[in-house]
Amino acid sequence: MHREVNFDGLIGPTHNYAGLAMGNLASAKNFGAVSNPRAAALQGLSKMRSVMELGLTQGFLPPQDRPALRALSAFGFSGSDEQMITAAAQSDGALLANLYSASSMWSANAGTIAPSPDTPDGKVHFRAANLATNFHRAIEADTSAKILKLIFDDKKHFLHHPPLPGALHFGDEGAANHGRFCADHGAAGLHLFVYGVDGERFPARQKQAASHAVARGFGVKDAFFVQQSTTALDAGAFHNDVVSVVNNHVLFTHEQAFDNQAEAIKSIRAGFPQLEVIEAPKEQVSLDDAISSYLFNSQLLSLPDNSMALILPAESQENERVHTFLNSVVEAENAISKVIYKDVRESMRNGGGPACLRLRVVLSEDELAATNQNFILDDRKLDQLEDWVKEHYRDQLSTEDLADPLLAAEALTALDKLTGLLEMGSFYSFQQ
Ligand code: SUG
Repeated sequence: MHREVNFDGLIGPTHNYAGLAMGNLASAKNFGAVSNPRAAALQGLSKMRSVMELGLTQGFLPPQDRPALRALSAFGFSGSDEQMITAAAQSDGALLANLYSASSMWSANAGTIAPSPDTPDGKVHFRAANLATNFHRAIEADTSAKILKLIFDDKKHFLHHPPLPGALHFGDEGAANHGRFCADHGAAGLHLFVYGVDGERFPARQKQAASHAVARGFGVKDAFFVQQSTTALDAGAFHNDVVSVVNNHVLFTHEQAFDNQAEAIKSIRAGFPQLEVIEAPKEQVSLDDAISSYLFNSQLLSLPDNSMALILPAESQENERVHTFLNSVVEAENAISKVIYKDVRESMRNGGGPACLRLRVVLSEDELAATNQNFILDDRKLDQLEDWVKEHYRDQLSTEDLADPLLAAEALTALDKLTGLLEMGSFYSFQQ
């Protein structure tokens, strides 16, 4: 039996609003706002708890080490940590903000995965994403690869591909632009790769050549490539998972997610006849409503009784049109029978909803047993992580605070403690 395990990004202690993300309206709008890293991390853990309460297996990825002190020295700063941070704050605050971002929380961008029923060698394949479009995200790539190898270490079951080379030419943002259609998790899947072309307002982050390279490297037999609609991109859907989500045989989508959508759906159906499409018409839910409420950035989950539930951000309950649409989805005869609203507002203010916060990994029983169990949650570990957050995280962080070397010391102390808790050894570069 195969199951999907969601690996959420554990939200790091430097979560802040620095307006860094290209094409992401929430990030631009909240630039300079005061964040609450403690609430952010607790909201993330509460969402993980809700998924576990549905009877599902829940994993997590540790945060990356921020501030990225090693990058500061790569950019010519020298001296003690304190001296480098103070000098960077004075001469290049923007660089410092990039090196402080807790953006690895959005683990849907950590990489793309092909489960073992779909690969020629029967292994689970991983490709960490290069995240080339935004500097604060590009510096995640190597550590994302390292984290995935730490958790999925057994060479008998897991194969890791490095982030794609070629930077922007092969810009790859991971599973946020990928879906997998299948009869059930253990059946062979049809992979959906959604790429972008630059719009008038925003550049596309996921390049077509990157999607092809990822599919080629995995050796997946059935792959379908579709262009994201530039209307959606220019309206602020910087990743496809802002306007559609796939689970098993279901595509839950906005009417304007894909270029030439009717044709695209026809072609998917030709390769996967069981397809069920649940589509929001633009007259009922505009792209602006979809993007501000993030209703499609939901986790569409198969429950143990084979029904499906949507985990949605609270914002989609608060938008009347979206809420009405969601009620009609639950009432109608279709695969989705339940909706759960979660407060992940701290992440949402940076454009990250429930689906951004998790990386889906489909695993067989043997593959799950071969996974590093320190990163699979149970109630005890959840409690420990909550206590760790409460002990180490601030409840207020402004962009000015990033100049304070004390913040760096606090954040790295927290991560140092975490490596102990999770038996990670001296994992982070600041520990070496
Ligand atoms: O890359 N925001 C992230 C949000 C990623 C959402 N992920 C998915 N859709 N899967 C991004 O735009 C904001 C950081 C800041 O502005 O401080 C940021 O990086």
